[in-house]
Amino acid sequence: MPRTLAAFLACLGSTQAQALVLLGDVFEAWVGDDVLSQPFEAECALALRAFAQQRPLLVMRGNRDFLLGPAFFEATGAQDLPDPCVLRSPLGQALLAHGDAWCVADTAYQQFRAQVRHSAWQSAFLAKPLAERLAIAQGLRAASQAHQQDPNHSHADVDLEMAGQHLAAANCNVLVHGHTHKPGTQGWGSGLLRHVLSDWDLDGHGTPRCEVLRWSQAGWHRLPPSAC
Ligand SMILES: [Mn+2]
Repeated sequence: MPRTLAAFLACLGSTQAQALVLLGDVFEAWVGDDVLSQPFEAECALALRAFAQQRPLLVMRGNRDFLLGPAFFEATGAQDLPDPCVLRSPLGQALLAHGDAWCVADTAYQQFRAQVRHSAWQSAFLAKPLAERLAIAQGLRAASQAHQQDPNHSHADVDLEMAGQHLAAANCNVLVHGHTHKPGTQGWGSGLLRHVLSDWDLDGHGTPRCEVLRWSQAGWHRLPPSAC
């Protein structure tokens, strides 16, 4: 995805943000930290490191890159964020999540998620040769794309009751997540607000999508990365 990568690298290099938080699925797939030997992943890691040497960079795992491991965080200097977690800043606090864990209506996905998050499954997977892991990831990606092209397919959404419980437990009223392919800002319940991040794709898979969510004293704003 060369145009998407170029936009990401330009954003990392030019943003005036005091910190950058990436809420998962930065990579289409991450089959183990030894992919840092591949040119694309190495280029991304180098750019992330250049940012992290100047300002805090915080990275959460998503459902595609859940195998980001210690060598990735070492190579980039990023801080490893648990999912969910509370972001505290002088502006206030917000609950951050990738989003997939709360899409509970998608029971088939939740079964898959439980399986691949299990340490025994991960050890067995990581023991396979890199080429085999890359082939498995490509197969899963192709199956997922075929599934999404099914006319009956709709992306699952976060269960708002569950999200509200997490917000209450964390003493937050703002939630930021991605994953659902339904970008936008929505109020619900008594004063709760969620900002759903857009995915990034400037390489011709549907309508071009590329958006940053900025939190500043002026509030929350969605911006094209060239303006961040
Ligand atoms: Mn996701």
